[in-house]
Amino acid sequence: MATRRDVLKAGAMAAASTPAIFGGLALPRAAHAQLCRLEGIRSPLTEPDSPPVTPYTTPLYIPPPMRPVSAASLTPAPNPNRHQRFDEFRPVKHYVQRITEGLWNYHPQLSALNPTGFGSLAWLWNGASPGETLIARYGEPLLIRRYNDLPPTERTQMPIGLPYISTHLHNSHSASESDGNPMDFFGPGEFWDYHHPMMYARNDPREALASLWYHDHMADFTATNVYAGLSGMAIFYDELDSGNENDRNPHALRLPGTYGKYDIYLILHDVRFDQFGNPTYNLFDTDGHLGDHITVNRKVTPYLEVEPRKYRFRIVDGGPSRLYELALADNSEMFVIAGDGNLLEEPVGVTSIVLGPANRQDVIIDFSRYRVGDSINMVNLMEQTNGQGPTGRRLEGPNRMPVMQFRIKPLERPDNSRIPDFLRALPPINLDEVVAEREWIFDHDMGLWTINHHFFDPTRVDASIRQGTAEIWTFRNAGSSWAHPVHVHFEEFQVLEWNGRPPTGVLRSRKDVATLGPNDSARVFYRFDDFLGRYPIHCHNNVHEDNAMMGRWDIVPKHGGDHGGGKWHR
Ligand SMILES: [Cu+2]
Repeated sequence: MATRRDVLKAGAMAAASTPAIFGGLALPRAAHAQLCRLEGIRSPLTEPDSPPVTPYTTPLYIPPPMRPVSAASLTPAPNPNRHQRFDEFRPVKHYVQRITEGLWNYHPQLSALNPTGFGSLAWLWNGASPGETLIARYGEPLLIRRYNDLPPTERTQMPIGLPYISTHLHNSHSASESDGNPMDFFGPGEFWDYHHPMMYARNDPREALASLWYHDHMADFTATNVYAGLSGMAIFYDELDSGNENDRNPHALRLPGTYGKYDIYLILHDVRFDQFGNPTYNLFDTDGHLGDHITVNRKVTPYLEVEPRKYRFRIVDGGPSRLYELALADNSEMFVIAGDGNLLEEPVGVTSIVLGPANRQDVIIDFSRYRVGDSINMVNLMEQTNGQGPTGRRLEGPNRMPVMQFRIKPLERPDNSRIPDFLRALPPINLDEVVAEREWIFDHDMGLWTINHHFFDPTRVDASIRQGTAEIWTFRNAGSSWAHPVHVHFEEFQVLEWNGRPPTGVLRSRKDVATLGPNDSARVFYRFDDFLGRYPIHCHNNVHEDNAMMGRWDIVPKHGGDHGGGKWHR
């Protein structure tokens, strides 16, 4: 298939030798790069504003948990030969998601603009976006069969996106063939089985993941497909983080729970809508895309009624390109308990949290300081005027962007949840295990985005890593005016140095996205184990990712040939 990337790449190659747009002049390479920069030929945002809506008038949507189906209902049965270690991790739960095109009520005032009157165009999982939340437990392997029931390309109503999909459960410890690799896409009428072993990395409970999300990862079309609606949330529980604030197990942390009541997942997407209330998107801006309405769980600036007690909010920046600094409008304190979905060793008290695309933070907010009938808004303080990254300025007063509103209602029952002093130990960093150091430089070339000066090529292996080894990686943002949220699949890293300094606060955690500001660098520690195969490293500004800012690394057998593929690949 000739993708848009191939076309763009061919154009870029041609320009490198014969820069036709400058009249065939043989301009030096550095001059080309300059012409493509923000301070060069790029223009600021020119897209029209969305139709206005009244904030805080639509309730927050809380996706229900995924419901298991019987194994016997899956025909044909899953093929064990397509999966690594399937017999070792036989699924005990099975789920089905059907991806369709339909309508979603982002906000009644937008739905009313649509000729149907029922909603905005959307791509949906089992009829909803976000999809149902995967609630999983360590030790209970599971399988999700996803059917692509989208219309064929020529019949889609959605003016953006491509109806070929690949679903990444960000950042589960799953084999390559179940990872949602951008090249493992499947088209209308096809399905794909995703096997999640629900094992801790290296069988070490200190490697537990808690707050994950699933989203489309189609090569070249991730930004548009996710924007169209293809995202949802996932929660992994274990003995420590059990999801039950009344748990009698003395090991349980008894954090606010249960899911959907006091443990609530919030996914943020900024969306721009056209005059018919449909999502709109400028395909020709490779810097990134900004929406002007903040949606939370695909509702525009919703409200949630809460009791005067503690809540756990798992907050994820669903992209495509916006960074957030989220605060309560009265600047009151929140406690961060997890970074990128993984419990910290100790809660960190903050008055705001910063998230780049795909970053997650779990915060506990104690509403007992408010009275019944009060309302408190969550706002975004980060100024951003184009898709490249924030301006570095803070939004003040009435310019703060509305995100959502909490309304205090009466307490139903006593709050037995806790904010423990100690949460979960980090796995040890043993530098004696390190066998290699690698540097990944994120830069810009000819209007596209590069890693180590390369555009994405799924056939090029940028790093072959021996299974069972550890490495030190350095991520470096070579840009002076843009942010790159760097994401690596499958394993989590621990920061050794951020801009040369040891990590403090929320950075002392296991992470999977390093959001690098201009000229930032992060030196991190990794271990690679448990499965073989290919995995991506990419910028999670989805527009950068789709415009070539992606690399491929493989885990290869510790002994033997340099091959990370195998029978499980097509
Ligand atoms: Cu980027």
